Amino acid sequence: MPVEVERKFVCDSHILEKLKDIRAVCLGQYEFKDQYFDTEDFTLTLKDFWLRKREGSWELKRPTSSNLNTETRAQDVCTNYREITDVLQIRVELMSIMGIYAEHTAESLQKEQDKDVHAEFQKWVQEMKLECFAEFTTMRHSYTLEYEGDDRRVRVDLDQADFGYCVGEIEVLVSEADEMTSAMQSIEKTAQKLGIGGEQKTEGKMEVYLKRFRPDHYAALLKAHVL
Ligand code: V4E
Repeated sequence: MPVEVERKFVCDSHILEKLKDIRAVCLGQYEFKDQYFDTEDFTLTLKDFWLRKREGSWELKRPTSSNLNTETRAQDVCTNYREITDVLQIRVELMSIMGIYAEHTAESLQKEQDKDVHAEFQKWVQEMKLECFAEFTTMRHSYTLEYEGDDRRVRVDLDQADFGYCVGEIEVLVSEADEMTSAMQSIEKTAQKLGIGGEQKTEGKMEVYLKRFRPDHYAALLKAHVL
């Protein structure tokens, strides 16, 4: 289960030039549709759990329980989430956060694995009354960067959402929570090279979407300090 450490930034008109200057390699562009799901009373998102279906594949982003002892500026502007793509694991995580306990025997788990897990998960989502609360399409341009003496890759995504919002993301994937500090250092180094400043977090697509189209949901998340 990788941990995604990222920093969002506002794209200015010089970003492509700057990416070229620092020898970022373009990985290409692609379009994808995201649908986000939650209960009517926001059980998941109030706990900072983000269940989405991206182009037909289920993904869950959940907070990590990291305790970082660093005092870098990156810590204030970076986020880190664990990304889970195995539907059986997603269900375990969601049941736990929703306070649903099920007894599993070795036999029942084997049966579960023999089924069409994706169809079963879709059915379970409906039974749990998890409804789509946000749906938008993103056009993404991706770039990658490598630093000498560092085998970690930094990825820069430039996203344009179909509801009229553009945002950039500098992202590093790590497998262990203890790699987080050096991931944030790589992100900060990239931000400096791209001339990205600012002490405050940049709004993501979801924040802007909720503010515009789901103000009640947005207000509840602000009140709970999730956003
Ligand atoms: C984690 C999260 C949300 C889910 C969407 O995450 P995000 O990284 O914004 O989406 P995207 O399309 O860039 O996904 P990727 O392709 O990188 O996996 S929506 C809100 N959050 C929490 C959150 C937060 N509190 N603050 C910031 C700056 N970002 C996200």
